[in-house]
Amino acid sequence: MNSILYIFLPCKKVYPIGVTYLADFIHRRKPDVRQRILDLSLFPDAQRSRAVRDAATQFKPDLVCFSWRDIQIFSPHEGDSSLEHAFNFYFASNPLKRVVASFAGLQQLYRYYSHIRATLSYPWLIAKEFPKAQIMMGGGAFTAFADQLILKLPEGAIGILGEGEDAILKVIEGQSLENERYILREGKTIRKGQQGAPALLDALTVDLPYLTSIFPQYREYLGESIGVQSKRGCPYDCAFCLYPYIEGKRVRYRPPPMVVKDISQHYHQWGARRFWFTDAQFITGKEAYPQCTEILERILAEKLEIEWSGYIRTSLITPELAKLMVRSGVGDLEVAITSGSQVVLNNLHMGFKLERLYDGCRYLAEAGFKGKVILNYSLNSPKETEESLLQSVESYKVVASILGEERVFPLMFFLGIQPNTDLEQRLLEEGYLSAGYNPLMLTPTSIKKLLYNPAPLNSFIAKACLRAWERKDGSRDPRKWTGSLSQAPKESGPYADKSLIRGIEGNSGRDALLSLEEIIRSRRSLRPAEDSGKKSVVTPAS
Ligand code: B12
Ligand code: SF4
Repeated sequence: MNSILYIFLPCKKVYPIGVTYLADFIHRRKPDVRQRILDLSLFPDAQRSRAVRDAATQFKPDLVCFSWRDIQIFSPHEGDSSLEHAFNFYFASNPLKRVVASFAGLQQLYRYYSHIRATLSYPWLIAKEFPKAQIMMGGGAFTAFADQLILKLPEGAIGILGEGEDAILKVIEGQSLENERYILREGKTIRKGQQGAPALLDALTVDLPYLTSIFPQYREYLGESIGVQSKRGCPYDCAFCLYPYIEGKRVRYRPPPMVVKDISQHYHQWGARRFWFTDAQFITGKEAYPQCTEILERILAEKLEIEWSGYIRTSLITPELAKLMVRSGVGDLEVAITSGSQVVLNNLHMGFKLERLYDGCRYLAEAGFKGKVILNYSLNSPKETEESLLQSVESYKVVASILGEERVFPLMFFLGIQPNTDLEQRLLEEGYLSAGYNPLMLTPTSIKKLLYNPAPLNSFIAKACLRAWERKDGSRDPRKWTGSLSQAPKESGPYADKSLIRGIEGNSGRDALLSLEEIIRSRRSLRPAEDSGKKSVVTPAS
Protein backbone atom coordinates (compact mmCIF):
# COMPACT_ATOMS: atom_id res chain seq x y z
CA MET A 1 0.00 0.00 0.00
CA ASN A 2 1.34 3.38 -0.96
CA SER A 3 -1.11 6.01 0.14
CA ILE A 4 -3.09 6.80 3.29
CA LEU A 5 -5.93 9.28 3.70
CA TYR A 6 -6.70 10.08 7.36
CA ILE A 7 -10.21 11.37 7.98
CA PHE A 8 -10.82 12.98 11.37
CA LEU A 9 -14.54 12.47 11.90
CA PRO A 10 -16.60 15.50 12.89
CA CYS A 11 -16.72 16.60 16.50
CA LYS A 12 -16.46 19.93 18.26
CA LYS A 13 -13.32 21.54 16.87
CA VAL A 14 -10.20 20.25 18.61
CA TYR A 15 -6.68 19.81 17.25
CA PRO A 16 -6.59 16.30 15.71
CA ILE A 17 -3.43 15.21 17.49
CA GLY A 18 -4.02 11.46 17.10
CA VAL A 19 -3.93 11.45 13.30
CA THR A 20 -0.95 13.83 13.24
CA TYR A 21 1.04 11.35 15.37
CA LEU A 22 -0.03 8.43 13.20
CA ALA A 23 0.95 10.17 9.96
CA ASP A 24 4.26 11.24 11.41
CA PHE A 25 5.06 7.73 12.66
CA ILE A 26 4.33 6.19 9.23
CA HIS A 27 6.35 8.87 7.44
CA ARG A 28 9.46 8.10 9.53
CA ARG A 29 9.30 4.44 8.69
CA LYS A 30 7.86 4.62 5.18
CA PRO A 31 8.83 7.96 3.67
CA ASP A 32 7.55 6.87 0.25
CA VAL A 33 3.98 6.40 1.41
CA ARG A 34 1.86 9.40 0.36
CA GLN A 35 -0.33 10.77 3.12
CA ARG A 36 -3.07 13.37 3.58
CA ILE A 37 -5.13 14.50 6.57
CA LEU A 38 -8.73 15.70 6.19
CA ASP A 39 -10.46 17.22 9.22
CA LEU A 40 -14.22 16.95 8.69
CA SER A 41 -15.09 19.07 11.73
CA LEU A 42 -14.00 22.10 9.76
CA PHE A 43 -16.77 21.64 7.16
CA PRO A 44 -20.45 22.42 7.67
CA ASP A 45 -22.61 19.27 7.94
CA ALA A 46 -24.01 19.54 4.43
CA GLN A 47 -20.56 19.65 2.80
CA ARG A 48 -18.94 16.73 4.60
CA SER A 49 -19.89 13.89 2.24
CA ARG A 50 -18.66 15.93 -0.66
CA ALA A 51 -15.39 16.68 1.13
CA VAL A 52 -14.83 12.95 1.70
CA ARG A 53 -15.66 12.12 -1.92
CA ASP A 54 -13.46 14.90 -3.33
CA ALA A 55 -10.50 13.99 -1.13
CA ALA A 56 -10.75 10.28 -2.04
CA THR A 57 -11.14 11.07 -5.76
CA GLN A 58 -8.15 13.40 -5.85
CA PHE A 59 -5.88 11.49 -3.50
CA LYS A 60 -6.72 7.90 -4.58
CA PRO A 61 -5.82 6.31 -1.22
CA ASP A 62 -5.04 2.62 -0.78
CA LEU A 63 -5.93 2.94 2.87
CA VAL A 64 -8.49 5.24 4.47
CA CYS A 65 -8.00 5.71 8.23
CA PHE A 66 -11.05 7.12 10.01
CA SER A 67 -10.44 8.62 13.42
CA TRP A 68 -13.52 8.91 15.65
CA ARG A 69 -12.80 11.00 18.72
CA ASP A 70 -16.08 11.81 20.46
CA ILE A 71 -19.56 10.39 20.59
CA GLN A 72 -20.70 11.58 23.95
CA ILE A 73 -23.45 14.10 23.50
CA PHE A 74 -25.29 13.68 26.76
CA SER A 75 -22.47 14.93 28.96
CA PRO A 76 -22.99 14.33 32.66
CA HIS A 77 -21.86 17.81 33.67
CA GLU A 78 -23.72 20.98 34.46
CA GLY A 79 -22.23 23.03 31.67
CA ASP A 80 -24.11 20.94 29.15
CA SER A 81 -27.72 21.92 28.70
CA SER A 82 -28.69 18.25 28.20
CA LEU A 83 -28.11 17.62 31.91
CA GLU A 84 -30.36 20.52 32.84
CA HIS A 85 -33.10 19.27 30.51
CA ALA A 86 -32.75 15.74 31.86
CA PHE A 87 -32.98 16.97 35.48
CA ASN A 88 -36.00 19.12 34.68
CA PHE A 89 -37.62 16.22 32.88
CA TYR A 90 -37.09 13.76 35.74
CA PHE A 91 -37.26 15.96 38.81
CA ALA A 92 -38.91 19.37 38.23
CA SER A 93 -41.98 19.88 40.40
CA ASN A 94 -43.54 22.26 37.84
CA PRO A 95 -45.26 20.09 35.14
CA LEU A 96 -44.76 22.82 32.53
CA LYS A 97 -41.00 22.61 32.99
CA ARG A 98 -41.21 18.87 32.49
CA VAL A 99 -43.05 19.31 29.22
CA VAL A 100 -40.58 21.93 27.94
CA ALA A 101 -37.68 19.68 29.00
CA SER A 102 -39.15 16.68 27.23
CA PHE A 103 -39.27 18.61 23.93
CA ALA A 104 -35.71 19.84 24.37
CA GLY A 105 -34.65 16.30 25.28
CA LEU A 106 -36.28 14.90 22.14
CA GLN A 107 -34.46 17.45 20.02
CA GLN A 108 -31.18 16.46 21.62
CA LEU A 109 -31.86 12.78 21.06
CA TYR A 110 -32.64 13.52 17.43
CA ARG A 111 -29.33 15.41 17.07
CA TYR A 112 -27.46 12.60 18.81
CA TYR A 113 -28.79 9.88 16.52
CA SER A 114 -28.44 11.94 13.33
CA HIS A 115 -24.85 12.78 14.23
CA ILE A 116 -23.97 9.10 14.67
CA ARG A 117 -25.82 8.18 11.46
CA ALA A 118 -24.05 10.90 9.48
CA THR A 119 -20.66 9.91 10.90
CA LEU A 120 -21.18 6.28 9.94
CA SER A 121 -22.16 7.30 6.42
CA TYR A 122 -18.57 8.37 5.56
CA PRO A 123 -16.98 4.90 5.81
CA TRP A 124 -19.99 3.55 3.88
CA LEU A 125 -19.41 6.16 1.19
CA ILE A 126 -15.80 4.99 0.83
CA ALA A 127 -16.84 1.32 0.83
CA LYS A 128 -19.39 1.92 -1.95
CA GLU A 129 -17.61 4.42 -4.17
CA PHE A 130 -13.97 3.40 -3.62
CA PRO A 131 -14.24 -0.35 -3.00
CA LYS A 132 -10.54 -1.01 -3.55
CA ALA A 133 -9.51 1.10 -0.58
CA GLN A 134 -9.00 -0.68 2.75
CA ILE A 135 -10.85 0.99 5.63
CA MET A 136 -9.49 1.26 9.17
CA MET A 137 -11.06 2.97 12.13
CA GLY A 138 -9.74 4.03 15.55
CA GLY A 139 -9.80 6.90 18.04
CA GLY A 140 -11.18 7.47 21.56
CA ALA A 141 -14.88 7.12 20.74
CA PHE A 142 -14.29 4.08 18.58
CA THR A 143 -12.27 2.45 21.38
CA ALA A 144 -15.01 3.19 23.91
CA PHE A 145 -17.81 1.74 21.78
CA ALA A 146 -15.98 -0.66 19.47
CA ASP A 147 -18.30 -3.62 20.17
CA GLN A 148 -21.33 -1.61 19.09
CA LEU A 149 -19.73 0.38 16.26
CA ILE A 150 -18.09 -2.53 14.47
CA LEU A 151 -21.57 -3.88 13.75
CA LYS A 152 -22.42 -0.67 11.94
CA LEU A 153 -19.31 -0.49 9.75
CA PRO A 154 -18.90 -2.01 6.30
CA GLU A 155 -17.67 -5.58 6.44
CA GLY A 156 -13.89 -5.77 6.13
CA ALA A 157 -13.27 -2.49 7.95
CA ILE A 158 -10.50 -3.00 10.50
CA GLY A 159 -11.20 -1.46 13.88
CA ILE A 160 -8.30 -0.72 16.23
CA LEU A 161 -8.68 -0.10 19.96
CA GLY A 162 -6.21 2.26 21.59
CA GLU A 163 -3.01 3.35 19.90
CA GLY A 164 -2.75 2.75 16.19
CA GLU A 165 0.85 3.32 15.08
CA ASP A 166 2.00 -0.30 14.85
CA ALA A 167 -1.33 -1.56 13.50
CA ILE A 168 -1.33 0.86 10.54
CA LEU A 169 2.29 0.06 9.78
CA LYS A 170 1.45 -3.65 9.75
CA VAL A 171 -1.52 -3.11 7.43
CA ILE A 172 0.52 -1.19 4.88
CA GLU A 173 3.25 -3.83 5.09
CA GLY A 174 0.68 -6.59 4.69
CA GLN A 175 1.60 -8.16 8.05
CA SER A 176 -0.69 -10.03 10.41
CA LEU A 177 -2.54 -8.05 13.09
CA GLU A 178 -2.60 -10.93 15.56
CA ASN A 179 -0.64 -8.97 18.20
CA GLU A 180 -2.76 -5.84 17.89
CA ARG A 181 -6.05 -4.84 19.57
CA TYR A 182 -8.05 -5.19 16.38
CA ILE A 183 -11.76 -5.88 15.96
CA LEU A 184 -13.26 -7.23 12.74
CA ARG A 185 -16.68 -8.33 11.59
CA GLU A 186 -17.02 -11.28 9.25
CA GLY A 187 -20.71 -11.78 8.60
CA LYS A 188 -22.14 -12.18 12.08
CA THR A 189 -18.86 -13.22 13.66
CA ILE A 190 -16.66 -10.73 15.48
CA ARG A 191 -12.93 -11.41 15.70
CA LYS A 192 -10.65 -9.63 18.16
CA GLY A 193 -6.93 -9.47 18.76
CA GLN A 194 -4.89 -8.77 21.88
CA GLN A 195 -2.06 -6.28 21.90
CA GLY A 196 1.34 -7.84 22.52
CA ALA A 197 3.96 -5.46 23.86
CA PRO A 198 2.71 -1.88 23.58
CA ALA A 199 4.90 0.43 21.53
CA LEU A 200 7.65 2.35 23.31
CA LEU A 201 7.52 6.06 22.77
CA ASP A 202 11.23 6.81 22.68
CA ALA A 203 11.29 7.80 19.03
CA LEU A 204 8.04 9.70 18.83
CA THR A 205 8.46 13.29 17.70
CA VAL A 206 6.63 15.36 15.14
CA ASP A 207 8.24 16.56 11.91
CA LEU A 208 6.25 19.76 11.64
CA PRO A 209 7.24 20.88 8.12
CA TYR A 210 6.15 17.46 6.82
CA LEU A 211 2.91 17.61 8.80
CA THR A 212 2.21 21.08 7.48
CA SER A 213 2.58 19.77 3.93
CA ILE A 214 0.05 16.94 4.32
CA PHE A 215 -2.47 18.83 6.46
CA PRO A 216 -3.38 21.99 4.56
CA GLN A 217 -6.18 22.75 7.06
CA TYR A 218 -3.57 23.30 9.81
CA ARG A 219 -4.13 27.05 9.42
CA GLU A 220 -7.47 26.64 11.17
CA TYR A 221 -5.53 25.73 14.29
CA LEU A 222 -3.18 28.69 14.35
CA GLY A 223 -3.93 30.41 17.63
CA GLU A 224 -5.68 27.34 19.08
CA SER A 225 -4.58 25.07 21.87
CA ILE A 226 -2.27 22.38 20.49
CA GLY A 227 -2.22 18.89 22.00
CA VAL A 228 1.09 17.32 23.03
CA GLN A 229 1.38 13.85 24.48
CA SER A 230 4.18 13.30 26.98
CA LYS A 231 3.30 9.80 28.12
CA ARG A 232 0.79 7.00 27.58
CA GLY A 233 -0.94 4.90 30.20
CA CYS A 234 -2.32 5.44 33.67
CA PRO A 235 -1.61 3.12 36.60
CA TYR A 236 -4.65 4.11 38.69
CA ASP A 237 -7.93 2.30 39.00
CA CYS A 238 -10.58 5.00 39.32
CA ALA A 239 -13.77 2.99 39.00
CA PHE A 240 -15.52 5.17 36.40
CA CYS A 241 -12.52 5.88 34.19
CA LEU A 242 -11.87 4.44 30.77
CA TYR A 243 -8.40 5.87 30.23
CA PRO A 244 -6.41 2.85 31.50
CA TYR A 245 -8.57 0.68 29.20
CA ILE A 246 -7.74 2.96 26.27
CA GLU A 247 -4.05 3.58 26.94
CA GLY A 248 -3.09 0.67 29.21
CA LYS A 249 -1.98 0.75 32.83
CA ARG A 250 1.73 0.69 32.13
CA VAL A 251 3.11 4.19 31.84
CA ARG A 252 5.36 4.80 28.85
CA TYR A 253 7.25 8.07 28.74
CA ARG A 254 8.40 10.18 25.83
CA PRO A 255 11.86 11.62 26.42
CA PRO A 256 11.51 15.24 27.62
CA PRO A 257 13.73 16.69 24.85
CA MET A 258 11.32 15.26 22.26
CA VAL A 259 8.24 16.52 24.05
CA VAL A 260 9.69 20.01 24.27
CA LYS A 261 10.88 19.82 20.67
CA ASP A 262 7.23 19.31 19.66
CA ILE A 263 6.23 22.36 21.67
CA SER A 264 9.04 24.51 20.37
CA GLN A 265 8.38 23.61 16.72
CA HIS A 266 4.73 24.59 17.06
CA TYR A 267 5.80 27.70 18.95
CA HIS A 268 8.30 28.90 16.36
CA GLN A 269 6.75 27.61 13.13
CA TRP A 270 3.02 28.01 13.79
CA GLY A 271 3.18 30.69 16.46
CA ALA A 272 1.34 28.41 18.92
CA ARG A 273 1.25 29.73 22.48
CA ARG A 274 -1.27 27.44 24.17
CA PHE A 275 -0.66 23.74 24.72
CA TRP A 276 -2.54 20.90 26.36
CA PHE A 277 -0.74 17.79 27.63
CA THR A 278 -3.16 15.16 26.36
CA ASP A 279 -1.83 12.52 28.78
CA ALA A 280 -4.50 10.57 30.65
CA GLN A 281 -2.61 11.97 33.63
CA PHE A 282 0.37 14.35 33.47
CA ILE A 283 1.74 13.37 36.91
CA THR A 284 1.12 9.64 37.01
CA GLY A 285 3.02 9.10 40.27
CA LYS A 286 6.36 9.75 41.93
CA GLU A 287 8.09 7.86 39.11
CA ALA A 288 6.91 10.59 36.74
CA TYR A 289 8.57 13.43 38.70
CA PRO A 290 11.88 13.36 36.78
CA GLN A 291 10.14 13.48 33.40
CA CYS A 292 7.62 16.17 34.39
CA THR A 293 10.36 18.25 36.02
CA GLU A 294 12.64 18.02 33.00
CA ILE A 295 9.83 18.96 30.59
CA LEU A 296 9.01 22.08 32.59
CA GLU A 297 12.67 23.00 33.07
CA ARG A 298 13.25 22.74 29.33
CA ILE A 299 10.25 24.94 28.58
CA LEU A 300 11.88 27.54 30.82
CA ALA A 301 15.40 27.02 29.46
CA GLU A 302 14.17 27.45 25.88
CA LYS A 303 12.31 30.61 26.91
CA LEU A 304 9.05 29.33 25.47
CA GLU A 305 6.46 31.78 26.70
CA ILE A 306 3.50 29.49 26.64
CA GLU A 307 0.40 28.72 28.61
CA TRP A 308 -0.17 25.05 29.23
CA SER A 309 -2.61 22.76 30.97
CA GLY A 310 -3.56 19.11 31.26
CA TYR A 311 -5.13 16.58 33.60
CA ILE A 312 -3.11 16.87 36.79
CA ARG A 313 -3.31 14.97 40.07
CA THR A 314 -3.09 17.89 42.45
CA SER A 315 -2.34 15.43 45.26
CA LEU A 316 1.02 14.69 43.63
CA ILE A 317 2.18 18.28 43.28
CA THR A 318 5.26 19.01 45.40
CA PRO A 319 6.44 22.52 46.36
CA GLU A 320 9.21 22.27 43.73
CA LEU A 321 6.86 21.10 40.98
CA ALA A 322 4.38 23.83 41.88
CA LYS A 323 7.08 26.49 41.42
CA LEU A 324 8.13 25.00 38.10
CA MET A 325 4.53 24.72 36.94
CA VAL A 326 3.82 28.36 37.66
CA ARG A 327 7.11 29.61 36.16
CA SER A 328 6.67 27.54 32.98
CA GLY A 329 3.20 28.94 32.33
CA VAL A 330 0.57 26.64 33.80
CA GLY A 331 -2.87 28.05 32.97
CA ASP A 332 -6.28 27.27 34.39
CA LEU A 333 -6.77 23.77 35.74
CA GLU A 334 -9.55 21.26 36.08
CA VAL A 335 -9.21 19.24 39.29
CA ALA A 336 -11.28 16.08 39.70
CA ILE A 337 -11.80 16.13 43.45
CA THR A 338 -14.93 13.97 42.83
CA SER A 339 -16.03 14.00 46.48
CA GLY A 340 -15.11 15.58 49.80
CA SER A 341 -15.50 12.24 51.51
CA GLN A 342 -12.50 9.94 51.78
CA VAL A 343 -14.87 6.97 52.10
CA VAL A 344 -16.50 7.76 48.75
CA LEU A 345 -13.10 8.33 47.14
CA ASN A 346 -11.72 5.06 48.49
CA ASN A 347 -14.78 3.20 47.28
CA LEU A 348 -14.13 4.54 43.78
CA HIS A 349 -10.45 3.45 44.09
CA MET A 350 -9.32 6.98 43.41
CA GLY A 351 -5.95 6.39 45.05
CA PHE A 352 -5.43 9.79 46.63
CA LYS A 353 -5.89 11.38 50.02
CA LEU A 354 -7.90 14.57 50.26
CA GLU A 355 -5.26 16.06 52.53
CA ARG A 356 -2.66 15.64 49.78
CA LEU A 357 -4.98 17.29 47.27
CA TYR A 358 -5.31 20.29 49.61
CA ASP A 359 -1.49 20.30 50.05
CA GLY A 360 -1.07 20.45 46.27
CA CYS A 361 -3.41 23.46 46.11
CA ARG A 362 -1.46 25.07 48.95
CA TYR A 363 1.85 24.60 47.10
CA LEU A 364 0.33 26.11 43.97
CA ALA A 365 -0.93 29.11 45.94
CA GLU A 366 2.47 29.56 47.61
CA ALA A 367 4.16 29.38 44.20
CA GLY A 368 2.02 32.29 43.02
CA PHE A 369 -0.52 30.39 40.91
CA LYS A 370 -2.92 32.96 39.52
CA GLY A 371 -5.12 30.75 37.35
CA LYS A 372 -8.59 29.41 37.95
CA VAL A 373 -9.49 25.94 39.08
CA ILE A 374 -12.60 24.04 38.11
CA LEU A 375 -13.31 21.59 40.90
CA ASN A 376 -15.24 18.65 39.47
CA TYR A 377 -17.66 16.94 41.84
CA SER A 378 -19.40 13.66 41.10
CA LEU A 379 -22.19 13.92 43.61
CA ASN A 380 -24.19 10.82 44.51
CA SER A 381 -21.38 8.40 43.76
CA PRO A 382 -21.73 4.96 45.36
CA LYS A 383 -21.54 5.16 49.19
CA GLU A 384 -22.76 8.77 49.16
CA THR A 385 -24.74 9.83 52.25
CA GLU A 386 -26.11 13.16 53.43
CA GLU A 387 -23.02 13.41 55.63
CA SER A 388 -20.62 12.83 52.74
CA LEU A 389 -22.48 15.41 50.65
CA LEU A 390 -21.88 17.94 53.40
CA GLN A 391 -18.23 16.93 53.38
CA SER A 392 -18.12 17.76 49.67
CA VAL A 393 -19.50 21.21 50.39
CA GLU A 394 -16.80 21.64 53.03
CA SER A 395 -14.06 20.43 50.70
CA TYR A 396 -15.01 23.19 48.27
CA LYS A 397 -14.73 25.70 51.10
CA VAL A 398 -11.28 24.34 52.02
CA VAL A 399 -9.99 24.67 48.45
CA ALA A 400 -11.59 28.12 48.12
CA SER A 401 -9.93 29.22 51.35
CA ILE A 402 -6.54 28.08 50.01
CA LEU A 403 -6.71 29.43 46.47
CA GLY A 404 -9.23 32.24 46.92
CA GLU A 405 -12.95 31.99 46.29
CA GLU A 406 -12.62 34.07 43.13
CA ARG A 407 -10.44 31.36 41.57
CA VAL A 408 -12.33 28.21 42.45
CA PHE A 409 -15.33 27.06 40.40
CA PRO A 410 -17.04 23.87 41.49
CA LEU A 411 -18.68 22.01 38.61
CA MET A 412 -21.26 19.26 39.05
CA PHE A 413 -19.96 16.39 36.94
CA PHE A 414 -22.12 13.34 37.58
CA LEU A 415 -20.62 9.94 37.02
CA GLY A 416 -21.27 8.89 33.45
CA ILE A 417 -21.29 5.11 33.15
CA GLN A 418 -18.95 3.98 30.41
CA PRO A 419 -18.45 0.51 28.99
CA ASN A 420 -15.39 -1.46 30.09
CA THR A 421 -15.04 0.33 33.41
CA ASP A 422 -15.07 -1.11 36.89
CA LEU A 423 -18.17 0.96 37.70
CA GLU A 424 -20.07 -0.56 34.77
CA GLN A 425 -19.06 -4.03 35.93
CA ARG A 426 -20.23 -3.37 39.50
CA LEU A 427 -23.55 -1.96 38.32
CA LEU A 428 -24.11 -4.96 36.05
CA GLU A 429 -23.46 -7.27 39.00
CA GLU A 430 -25.85 -5.29 41.20
CA GLY A 431 -28.54 -5.47 38.51
CA TYR A 432 -28.67 -1.66 38.12
CA LEU A 433 -27.72 -2.26 34.46
CA SER A 434 -28.93 -5.27 32.57
CA ALA A 435 -26.49 -7.55 30.78
CA GLY A 436 -26.27 -6.84 27.06
CA TYR A 437 -27.54 -3.25 27.37
CA ASN A 438 -26.45 -1.00 24.51
CA PRO A 439 -24.58 2.07 25.82
CA LEU A 440 -25.25 3.92 22.58
CA MET A 441 -29.00 3.37 22.72
CA LEU A 442 -30.41 6.38 24.52
CA THR A 443 -33.97 6.38 25.83
CA PRO A 444 -35.46 8.38 28.72
CA THR A 445 -34.92 5.34 30.99
CA SER A 446 -31.36 4.62 29.89
CA ILE A 447 -30.32 8.27 30.10
CA LYS A 448 -31.58 8.36 33.66
CA LYS A 449 -29.45 5.32 34.45
CA LEU A 450 -26.33 6.37 32.60
CA LEU A 451 -26.23 9.84 34.18
CA TYR A 452 -25.58 8.15 37.50
CA ASN A 453 -27.68 9.83 40.20
CA PRO A 454 -29.64 7.08 41.97
CA ALA A 455 -32.32 7.25 44.67
CA PRO A 456 -32.67 8.12 47.50
CA LEU A 457 -30.40 11.18 47.31
CA ASN A 458 -31.19 11.95 43.66
CA SER A 459 -34.20 14.19 44.03
CA PHE A 460 -32.82 16.76 46.42
CA ILE A 461 -29.43 16.82 44.68
CA ALA A 462 -31.32 17.55 41.45
CA LYS A 463 -33.39 20.16 43.27
CA ALA A 464 -30.23 21.92 44.49
CA CYS A 465 -28.75 21.88 40.99
CA LEU A 466 -31.93 23.13 39.33
CA ARG A 467 -32.26 25.88 41.89
CA ALA A 468 -28.71 27.04 41.10
CA TRP A 469 -29.01 26.75 37.32
CA GLU A 470 -32.19 28.77 37.34
CA ARG A 471 -30.44 31.68 39.00
CA LYS A 472 -28.98 32.97 35.75
CA ASP A 473 -27.09 35.87 37.28
CA GLY A 474 -24.80 34.14 39.76
CA SER A 475 -21.41 35.60 40.64
CA ARG A 476 -20.26 36.27 37.11
CA ASP A 477 -16.58 36.32 36.41
CA PRO A 478 -15.69 38.41 33.37
CA ARG A 479 -12.15 37.07 33.04
CA LYS A 480 -11.24 34.73 30.25
CA TRP A 481 -11.00 31.02 30.99
CA THR A 482 -7.89 29.54 29.40
CA GLY A 483 -8.09 25.86 30.27
CA SER A 484 -9.32 22.91 28.30
CA LEU A 485 -12.49 24.58 27.25
CA SER A 486 -11.01 27.62 25.61
CA GLN A 487 -10.37 28.35 21.98
CA ALA A 488 -9.26 31.36 20.03
CA PRO A 489 -11.48 34.39 20.69
CA LYS A 490 -12.34 34.87 17.01
CA GLU A 491 -14.19 31.57 17.00
CA SER A 492 -16.86 31.85 19.61
CA GLY A 493 -16.06 34.53 22.06
CA PRO A 494 -13.48 33.52 24.62
CA TYR A 495 -14.82 30.03 25.07
CA ALA A 496 -14.90 26.95 22.87
CA ASP A 497 -17.98 25.46 24.35
CA LYS A 498 -20.42 28.14 25.25
CA SER A 499 -22.70 25.75 27.07
CA LEU A 500 -19.92 24.12 29.01
CA ILE A 501 -18.55 27.38 30.20
CA ARG A 502 -21.89 28.39 31.70
CA GLY A 503 -20.90 26.63 34.89
CA ILE A 504 -17.88 28.88 35.24
CA GLU A 505 -19.43 32.12 34.12
CA GLY A 506 -22.38 31.82 36.45
CA ASN A 507 -20.42 29.93 39.12
CA SER A 508 -23.58 27.89 39.41
CA GLY A 509 -21.72 24.91 40.88
CA ARG A 510 -21.04 26.98 43.97
CA ASP A 511 -24.71 27.86 44.22
CA ALA A 512 -25.61 24.18 43.76
CA LEU A 513 -23.31 23.12 46.60
CA LEU A 514 -24.56 25.84 48.92
CA SER A 515 -28.20 25.05 48.07
CA LEU A 516 -27.48 21.42 48.80
CA GLU A 517 -26.04 22.34 52.16
CA GLU A 518 -29.12 24.41 52.93
CA ILE A 519 -31.50 21.60 51.89
CA ILE A 520 -29.67 18.96 53.92
CA ARG A 521 -29.48 21.15 57.00
CA SER A 522 -33.15 22.00 56.83
CA ARG A 523 -34.06 18.30 56.32
CA ARG A 524 -32.02 17.53 59.38
CA SER A 525 -33.59 20.22 61.49
CA LEU A 526 -36.98 18.76 60.60
CA ARG A 527 -35.84 15.29 61.61
CA PRO A 528 -35.94 15.27 65.43
CA ALA A 529 -34.18 12.74 67.62
CA GLU A 530 -32.54 10.28 65.19
CA ASP A 531 -29.78 12.60 64.03
CA SER A 532 -29.28 14.86 66.98
CA GLY A 533 -27.08 12.33 68.76
CA LYS A 534 -24.76 11.86 65.74
CA LYS A 535 -21.48 13.65 65.84
CA SER A 536 -20.81 15.85 62.83
CA VAL A 537 -17.53 15.22 61.07
CA VAL A 538 -17.76 18.49 59.20
CA THR A 539 -15.25 21.14 60.10
CA PRO A 540 -16.10 24.63 58.99
CA ALA A 541 -13.27 25.85 56.86
CA SER A 542 -14.13 29.31 55.83
C1 B12 B 1 -6.85 15.06 26.32
C2 B12 B 1 -8.33 14.77 26.17
C3 B12 B 1 -9.20 15.84 26.11
C4 B12 B 1 -8.73 17.29 26.10
C5 B12 B 1 -8.22 17.66 24.68
C6 B12 B 1 -7.24 18.80 24.69
C7 B12 B 1 -6.58 19.03 23.35
N1 B12 B 1 -6.30 20.28 23.05
O1 B12 B 1 -6.33 18.10 22.61
C8 B12 B 1 -10.02 18.04 26.54
C9 B12 B 1 -10.03 18.18 28.05
C10 B12 B 1 -10.27 19.39 25.90
C11 B12 B 1 -11.09 17.01 26.15
C12 B12 B 1 -12.39 17.36 25.94
C13 B12 B 1 -13.38 16.47 25.61
N2 B12 B 1 -13.27 15.11 25.56
CO1 B12 B 1 -11.59 14.20 25.78
N3 B12 B 1 -10.07 13.15 26.03
C14 B12 B 1 -8.82 13.43 26.14
C15 B12 B 1 -7.99 12.15 26.32
C16 B12 B 1 -7.51 12.06 27.77
C17 B12 B 1 -6.77 12.03 25.40
C18 B12 B 1 -7.06 12.26 23.92
C19 B12 B 1 -5.78 12.48 23.19
O2 B12 B 1 -5.57 13.53 22.62
N4 B12 B 1 -4.85 11.49 23.24
C20 B12 B 1 -3.56 11.57 22.62
C21 B12 B 1 -3.65 11.20 21.11
C22 B12 B 1 -2.26 11.03 20.53
O3 B12 B 1 -4.34 9.97 21.06
P1 B12 B 1 -5.67 9.76 20.17
O4 B12 B 1 -6.17 10.99 19.61
O5 B12 B 1 -6.60 8.93 20.96
O6 B12 B 1 -5.10 8.87 18.97
C23 B12 B 1 -4.48 7.61 19.17
C24 B12 B 1 -5.46 6.43 19.17
O7 B12 B 1 -6.79 6.76 19.48
C25 B12 B 1 -5.33 5.84 17.80
N5 B12 B 1 -6.14 6.36 16.70
C26 B12 B 1 -6.76 7.54 16.56
N6 B12 B 1 -7.36 7.61 15.35
C27 B12 B 1 -7.11 6.45 14.71
C28 B12 B 1 -7.48 5.99 13.45
C29 B12 B 1 -7.07 4.70 13.06
C30 B12 B 1 -7.47 4.20 11.72
C31 B12 B 1 -6.29 3.91 13.93
C32 B12 B 1 -5.87 2.54 13.51
C33 B12 B 1 -5.93 4.37 15.19
C34 B12 B 1 -6.33 5.64 15.56
O8 B12 B 1 -3.96 6.10 17.47
C35 B12 B 1 -3.59 7.40 17.96
C36 B12 B 1 -2.14 7.45 18.30
O9 B12 B 1 -1.77 6.36 19.09
C37 B12 B 1 -9.03 11.04 25.96
C38 B12 B 1 -8.95 9.78 26.82
C39 B12 B 1 -7.76 8.94 26.43
N7 B12 B 1 -6.98 8.57 27.40
O10 B12 B 1 -7.54 8.67 25.27
C40 B12 B 1 -10.37 11.74 26.18
C41 B12 B 1 -11.54 11.40 25.27
C42 B12 B 1 -11.06 11.29 23.83
N8 B12 B 1 -12.43 12.54 25.42
C43 B12 B 1 -13.68 12.22 25.36
C44 B12 B 1 -14.75 13.17 25.40
C45 B12 B 1 -16.16 12.59 25.38
C46 B12 B 1 -14.51 14.55 25.44
C47 B12 B 1 -15.59 15.65 25.48
C48 B12 B 1 -16.64 15.51 24.38
C49 B12 B 1 -16.16 15.65 26.89
C50 B12 B 1 -17.27 16.64 27.13
N9 B12 B 1 -18.46 16.13 27.16
O11 B12 B 1 -17.05 17.79 27.27
C51 B12 B 1 -14.76 16.96 25.33
C52 B12 B 1 -14.87 17.70 24.01
C53 B12 B 1 -13.76 17.43 23.04
C54 B12 B 1 -13.77 18.34 21.82
N10 B12 B 1 -13.98 17.78 20.65
O12 B12 B 1 -13.65 19.53 21.93
C55 B12 B 1 -13.89 10.72 25.28
C56 B12 B 1 -14.36 10.19 23.92
C57 B12 B 1 -15.16 8.89 24.04
C58 B12 B 1 -16.63 9.17 24.05
N11 B12 B 1 -17.32 8.80 25.11
O13 B12 B 1 -17.13 9.74 23.11
C59 B12 B 1 -12.47 10.20 25.72
C60 B12 B 1 -12.03 8.87 25.13
C61 B12 B 1 -12.51 10.12 27.26
C62 B12 B 1 -13.55 9.21 27.81
N12 B12 B 1 -14.68 9.70 28.18
O14 B12 B 1 -13.36 8.05 27.95
N13 B12 B 1 -10.56 15.77 26.02
S1 SF4 C 1 -9.32 9.29 36.56
FE1 SF4 C 1 -7.27 9.99 36.03
S2 SF4 C 1 -5.97 9.01 37.57
FE2 SF4 C 1 -7.92 7.90 37.60
S3 SF4 C 1 -7.62 6.16 36.23
FE3 SF4 C 1 -8.52 7.85 35.04
S4 SF4 C 1 -6.75 8.89 34.13
FE4 SF4 C 1 -5.99 7.64 35.77
